[in-house]
Amino acid sequence: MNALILVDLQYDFCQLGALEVPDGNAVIPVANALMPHFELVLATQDWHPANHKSFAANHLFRQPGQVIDLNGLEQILWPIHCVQESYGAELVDELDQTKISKIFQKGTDPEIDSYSGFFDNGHRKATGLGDYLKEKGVTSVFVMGLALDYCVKFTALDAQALGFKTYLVQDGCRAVNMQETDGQQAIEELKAKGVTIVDSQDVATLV
Ligand code: VGL
Ligand code: ZN
Repeated sequence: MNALILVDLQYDFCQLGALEVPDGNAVIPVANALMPHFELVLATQDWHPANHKSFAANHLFRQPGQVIDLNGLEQILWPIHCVQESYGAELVDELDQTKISKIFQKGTDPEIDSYSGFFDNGHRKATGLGDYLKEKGVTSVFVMGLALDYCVKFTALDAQALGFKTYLVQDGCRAVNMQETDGQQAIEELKAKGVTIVDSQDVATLV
């Protein structure tokens, strides 16, 4: 069985959002076109409390983009984004949410960030997505969404490490690109770890 995982298709990562991913909105039609090909569609949602320590604003004399040590892990500081119950944290309305079976929220612990939809950045706590996929008999997962160089990358890496045959739908992703090659580098890293890179137009022949 195949599952589609839609990563963080939230207003704050789209146009005029708090952590805008360039051209992020362009992936919504790709998600809508892919969903009918899957028996199971899951979504992840970045879902931070207001006091989350990944926010630069929650540290004295810090700016977004700076890197700190957060409880022993390297943490990039971000603008305030995806605060629980805020408009920016909602999945975008243009996304056909009727096809999404379950939403997995992440980044809820203020002391640790969670880029992957499976585990926090320290691999300490699971979100339940991995067990859910296994219970449903999923063997292959297709991953797309925002942002390619953070949450999509780590979600796909964890999926692959958990033993799922993992595909990255390249045109369904956009990168933050703090360094202009970050998106391309993410693709190379994923390939090196055994993730298969595909285009959305090829998905129908693979499922
Ligand atoms: C993300 C940075 C901080 C993402 C989430 O969804 O890629 N990036 N929080
Ligand atoms: Zn976040």
